[in-house]
Amino acid sequence: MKNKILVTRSSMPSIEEYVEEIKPMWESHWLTNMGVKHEKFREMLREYLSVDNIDLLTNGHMALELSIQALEVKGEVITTPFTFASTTHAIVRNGCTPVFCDINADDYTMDVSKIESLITDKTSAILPVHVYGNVCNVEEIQRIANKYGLKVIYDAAHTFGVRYKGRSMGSYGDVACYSFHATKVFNSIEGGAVCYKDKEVGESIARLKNFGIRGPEVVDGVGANAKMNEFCAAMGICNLRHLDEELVKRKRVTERYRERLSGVDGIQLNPEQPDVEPNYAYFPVVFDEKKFGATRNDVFEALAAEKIGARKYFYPLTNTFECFHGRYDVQLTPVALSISRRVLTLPLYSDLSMEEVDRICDIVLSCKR
Ligand code: T4K
Repeated sequence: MKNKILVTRSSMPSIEEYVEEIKPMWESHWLTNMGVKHEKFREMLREYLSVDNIDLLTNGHMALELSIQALEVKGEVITTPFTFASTTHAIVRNGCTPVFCDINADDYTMDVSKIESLITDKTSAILPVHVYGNVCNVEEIQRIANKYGLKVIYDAAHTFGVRYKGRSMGSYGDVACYSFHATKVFNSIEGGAVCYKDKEVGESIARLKNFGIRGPEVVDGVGANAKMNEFCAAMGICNLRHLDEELVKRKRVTERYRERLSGVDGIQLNPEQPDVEPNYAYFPVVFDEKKFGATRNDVFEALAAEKIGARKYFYPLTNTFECFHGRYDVQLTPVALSISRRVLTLPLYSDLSMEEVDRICDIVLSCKR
């Protein structure tokens, strides 16, 4: 009986290491609300990411939602539909209108040549996604933002460990939002962070994550509860100690996939971008049915029949979600539509063995006609 293989598997420290980290809580009884672990984790992240300002949140989604609120973004936000639900929902839940920009066919990030034509007098921000850890054209996005006086909010959920021109992705844009969800390269069980430039924005996020409370008797913002608790912070602290080893292992898995699948007619692999230190977060494969002889769905089903859980990240596009009742015209993002119908992300995590990668590749290649 062959093992079930899921798209990812959470990285965890040894139980002893985690217990050691959480033990002091049985003395202090301090479990949440910006405790000792929260502050320690925040300092470790500040150093690892080489950023001046960072705050911790319950998850990557609240990082996005509260960033939009703290930056006082209103009206239209130019964004991508080729992403997880969170990105678009964070915009809509702030009462803003997402305006969808198409993506590049090679790295799946926002096609910057299309941004300016989408700007109106209602536009107040650009919210791009470094999807799969692929770095957006940050220089051009910033140039456009400066020209039109727009804020830039990066959804950096996939980029923990990625550096571009030597800088972490937390250092680009007005804010950059990380996710430390269990399924990410680096996790704190659930968790997220916002890196920000403007201290006032940071103060606002700090209040908004704690119900908008400014002081014991002053509540001057309509906030949420998005505080990272001490158990999550402790998990983040432990996992951060092992991140470098994790990345080495992920690199090995990625290289094996590349060896097996590059050069196959009808299969497009994720690009290796110049000036980027990658984090090997995902292994997306885009199929061209005419050349490969089988569709993405054929391959998905062939893998599923062998208990291999590849995922259609990101299908459907967010601008086609039922909750939006046909409000957006998907024909305006044709490249995103085409990629979302043809992409499959193959299993990738640090402990995936070479034999398992080979088994997955054998099944993928057996679909070729
Ligand atoms: N922006 C972007 C671009 C994002 O991709 C995300 C999240 C966000 C923002 C929001 O960040 P967070 O608020 O989540 O911090 C998963 C994750 O839940 C989600 O965090 C992630 N993106 C998205 C791409 O993937 P699902 O619904 O696919 O997860 P699920 O439960 O099917 O898990 C996938 C696989 O992971 C499982 O088959 C096995 C493994 N797994 C899962 C869990 C929950 C584990 O090994 N351990 C676990 O605890 O959404």
